[in-house]
Order: sequence, then structure tokens, then C-alpha cells
Amino acid sequence: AQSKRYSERASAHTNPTAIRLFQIMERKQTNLSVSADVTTKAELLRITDAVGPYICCLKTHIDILSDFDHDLIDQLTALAKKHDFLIFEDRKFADIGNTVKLQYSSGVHKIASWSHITNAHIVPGEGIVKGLAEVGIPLQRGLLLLAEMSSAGSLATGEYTLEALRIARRNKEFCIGFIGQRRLEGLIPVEEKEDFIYMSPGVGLTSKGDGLGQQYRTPREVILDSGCDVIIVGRGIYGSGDTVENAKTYQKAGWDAYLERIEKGR
Ligand code: UP6
Repeated sequence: AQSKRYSERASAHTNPTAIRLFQIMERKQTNLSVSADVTTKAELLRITDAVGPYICCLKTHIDILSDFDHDLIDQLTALAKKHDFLIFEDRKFADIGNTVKLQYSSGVHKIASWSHITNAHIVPGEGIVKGLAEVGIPLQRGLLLLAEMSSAGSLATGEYTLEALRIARRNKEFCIGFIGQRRLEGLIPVEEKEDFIYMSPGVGLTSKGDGLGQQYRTPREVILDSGCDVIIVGRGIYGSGDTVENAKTYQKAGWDAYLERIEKGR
């Protein structure tokens, strides 16, 4: 899959969210997702409007906002239309199927009603995916499984990581891919056609870490060397300097690495 163009992968895919994401990536020439981890509505909207033209996906942590309200969701949805990007709520669900079903559909945030993509840990086993799917499939949403993490000492390694791939393969209608550090398909090959999207956080061009366990790699390492599809960048974009210039820099670095990957047929 990784040596094919995003547009080709869009035509071959069956999940509506995956198709939309690939189409946006090709149309806007970007594999950048910005993670806007700020705590006020005003800041989140300001960053989103500024980086909107350069991203395929906005990643949110909706529960860190001090002044969350449903007008914020209306405004984010309007910005997603205006700038043509998807919204990914990085909720990292981690409970039993019945509980995550309620957390996904209900509560203050009603994540499933506005977030095109969300994600889950596989710690509880496959029931977590079944529970989320009951809410997400009718709404045509997509789920990413956390196969690996970027942080130092992560326990998501080895067999655990491979189990994420096995669970995704059994739930392809809803599982569109992974949060991870590298493409996994080759580790347990299958004959049948499949195409998972790999979104990779822990991306920075200047910093190597944050003192709290985060570890950064460059867009080139992530896209070209590790075969991931989307770079997720947070503080590298809104942390210091000019947000728009930073977004353009990461967009170009990610896209150049993708073009090189296609050219090399990797
Ligand atoms: N994130 C990681 N590593 C993971 C999974 N998720 O950093 O393995 C998320 C964090 C944060 C973003 O929750 O929102 O990606 C990274 O932000 P940063 O670029 O500012 O470090």
C-alpha cells in the first residue's frame, strides 16, 4: 500500500472516512495532521483557522478545553468544511465495550456526532472495537487502534502491537488503521487486499523530546523510512515561532518524503 499514491488508495478503499481522508490528502497535497493541544476555545479556533489550508486532519483533545461548548463544535465543523479537512478526536478509549459505547456517543462531548475519526487502546481486548463500532459504523466513522506509542518506555510493543493488527484485520469495516511508529503489515503477511492508514505522532524537526517522555522523529523518518501515512505534529507547529510558517514547513517536509517514497517504490 505504501508505494501507491493516496489517490489510488482512495479509489480502492471501502470505508467512507478513509476514502475522504485519502482524497483530501491528494487534493491539498498534505499528509499533515495538526494536534492543537490548547485549553481554550479561542486558541483552538485561532490555530485551526490558521493551519486549516495546510492539513488533512485536525487532531483534538476535546477534554482539555476549559470552556468547551457546542458552539465550539459548530465552529470547528464549519472550519473543517471551509478548509477541507477531517476531525480526529484523540480520545484513546480504553474501557470495556459497553462503557466506551456510552463514552463515544454520550456525555458532554458526544464525540461520535462530530468526530470523523477516533482511536482506542486494545488493552481491554476486541470488545472495545465491537462497542465503538455499534456507534461508529452507522455514522460512517473510522477507528484507529493504538499499535505503538511514541513515548519512552511504552508497553505497546511486540505481541501487543501485532495483536492490534490482528484485531484491525477482523474489524475492517470500522478499523481504518493505526496510531503507530511504523507500518506493520509485513510482520504478519496476508494474501487478501487490505489498506490501513498509519498516523504517527512524535514528529518534530528541531526538538528530540520534551522531558516528559515524548520522543520526536523527523517527517522523513516517519513517512519514508517507517512507511507511515500521516504525520501528527503538535508543539512543533503551535509551540514557538509563526504557526502558519511552521505548518507550511511540516506540510512540505511530509509531502516531499511521500513523493520520494512513491518514486523509490518503497
Ligand atoms: N500522541 C503522542 N504519542 C502517541 C499517541 N498520541 O504524542 O503515541 C499525541 C499526544 C499529543 C500529540 O497526546 O496530542 O500526539 C503529540 O503532540 P506534540 O507534537 O506536541 O508532542
